[in-house]
Amino acid sequence: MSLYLKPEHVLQGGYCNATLRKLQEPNTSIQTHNVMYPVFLLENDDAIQPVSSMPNVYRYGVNQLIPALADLVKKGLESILVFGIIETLPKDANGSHADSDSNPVMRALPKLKAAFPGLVVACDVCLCPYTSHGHCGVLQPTGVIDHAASVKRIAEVALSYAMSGADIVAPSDMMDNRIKAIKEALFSTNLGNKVSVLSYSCKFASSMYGPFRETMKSAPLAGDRKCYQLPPGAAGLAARAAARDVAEGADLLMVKPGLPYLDIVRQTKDLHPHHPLFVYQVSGEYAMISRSGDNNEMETTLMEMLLCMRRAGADCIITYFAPLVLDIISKRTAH
Ligand code: PB1
Repeated sequence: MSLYLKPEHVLQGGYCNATLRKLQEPNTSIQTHNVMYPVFLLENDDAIQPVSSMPNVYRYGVNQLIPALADLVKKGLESILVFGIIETLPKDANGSHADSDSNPVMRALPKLKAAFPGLVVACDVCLCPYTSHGHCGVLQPTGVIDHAASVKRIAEVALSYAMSGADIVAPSDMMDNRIKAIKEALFSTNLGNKVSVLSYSCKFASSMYGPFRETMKSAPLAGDRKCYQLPPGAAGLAARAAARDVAEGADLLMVKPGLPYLDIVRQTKDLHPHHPLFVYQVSGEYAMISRSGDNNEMETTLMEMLLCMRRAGADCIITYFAPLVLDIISKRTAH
């Protein structure tokens, strides 16, 4: 049997050393600006509470968050995504405390910006942590989403966070047309040129949000979010949602969850190459990876997953592993 070997079929010469392998993996490096750290902010400024389902993740009062962030900023942390949690403030049908003066995010923003002027502070904008029914929007008496009221309320909350110092507002509610409403609110208050809108443009009705919902106490009391989060199989809707948000003025796009939706990451990047694309490695992904082996095995698995997200087109990865990734980046840089 003749050996079917032609010189042009030998590829191994192209990646036979570390330098060539780096050249074969363009746009996959993980640097500090490629990572955004989601943080949970409590009403009680001095509290710190571990999240049982997410090892090494905590819920912080602002007086505990600032020292925790100080260590991470020294290691190169460049951006955070803040989620407010209320426990004594009442939840109601319109999410009134989403942007009240008592809201922990509203109170913490000036302190965070004063403590870390160079840190990019994004705020998640949604009603579910603040509504008595647990949905991401306002409901009609029949229990279905009231689209107009939801968009109006989401834009109000986004503007409140922007006026309190947020660098990025990130509406995770998935209501149609909220991007247009938020951009108009920022424009009319002369904030459109200093506050970015990060749209959760391609966010799917995933089963991987459980640890987050438990931590935030933000699960819907009745029904589910399938009428406003995208069906997991709907690549076409994801393309249409991203196109709509781009047309409405989104500055930054997102795909969420991450690993199971890398085809959507690639699709979104190919369709919108000039918009920075964020990928959210959600709480369920975090929980899975955290249990994937001993620390070394877990770190290797984690970095491979982040590399795959970057290869698929992610420019920034929102990950609860951010503190660990910063340490890994430091170790890699030191060698
Ligand atoms: O890590 C996570 O699971 C993120 C969950 C995510 C936060 N933006 C949303 C998912 C959900 O509970 O439906 C919260 C919705 N506003």
